[in-house]
Amino acid sequence: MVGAVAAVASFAVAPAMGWWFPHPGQSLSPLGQQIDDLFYLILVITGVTFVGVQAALGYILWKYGGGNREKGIFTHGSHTLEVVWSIVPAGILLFIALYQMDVWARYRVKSRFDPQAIAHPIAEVTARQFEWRIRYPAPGKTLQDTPQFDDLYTVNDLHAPTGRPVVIRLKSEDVLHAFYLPQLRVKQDAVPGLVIPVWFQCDKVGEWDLVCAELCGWGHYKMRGQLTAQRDGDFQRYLIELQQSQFDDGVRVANAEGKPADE
Ligand SMILES: [Cu+2]
Repeated sequence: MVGAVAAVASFAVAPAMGWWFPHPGQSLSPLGQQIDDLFYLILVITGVTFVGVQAALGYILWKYGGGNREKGIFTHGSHTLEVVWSIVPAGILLFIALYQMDVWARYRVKSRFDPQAIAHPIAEVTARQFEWRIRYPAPGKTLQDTPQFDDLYTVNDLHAPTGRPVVIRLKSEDVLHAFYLPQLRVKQDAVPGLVIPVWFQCDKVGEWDLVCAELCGWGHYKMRGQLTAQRDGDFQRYLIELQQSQFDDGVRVANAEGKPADE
């Protein structure tokens, strides 16, 4: 009884304590919120079932427990009862399967992606042992399938604008990895040989986890990057700064100091 009560109490307080989902307790993306709602639905179904089973068990123990000297009845079971407890869970599973279809489609079916976002992926993210390599198109350009001379590169720090859906193209250079943004409830395997578009929307400016969720070798633990979510203007400024630092030949600095570049 103590175990059952403690379990129910922990269901009830878990969301408020942040024990249930990666911090913050609520997803930072609208789709993540819908995914959380599916988890809550399942928690309610399993919670009610758990409480019902424990209550029935407690009742039986109390009713037929010690001191009862009656002889037990031998039975082969009840056909009706078995049909009921097969059909009810099957019905519940069917309901969950149908109920989650729309969320799954929004999450994974390419034709449901935001057309603007899929036409202009913000970056290509390549997982490799043991880091995330990120390739952005030059500011104002569209990401091409093959690397371009003016592409911009970073490692382990994916920047993305907030408040609108964005797409990244996910690749793997060696083994299976998984692109995981826990606060956004986004998880997608990176598969060698495939280019997988992944969309997400982050509604909150900040630095969020980007981790590998597939044991990919001895250095798996090192694949800890971050998603830097920033306002659109800041994101564009970031790309321009990245471009300046990547293509800097020192001439600009020399000119700023008033000396001819060739001296
Ligand atoms: Cu990995």
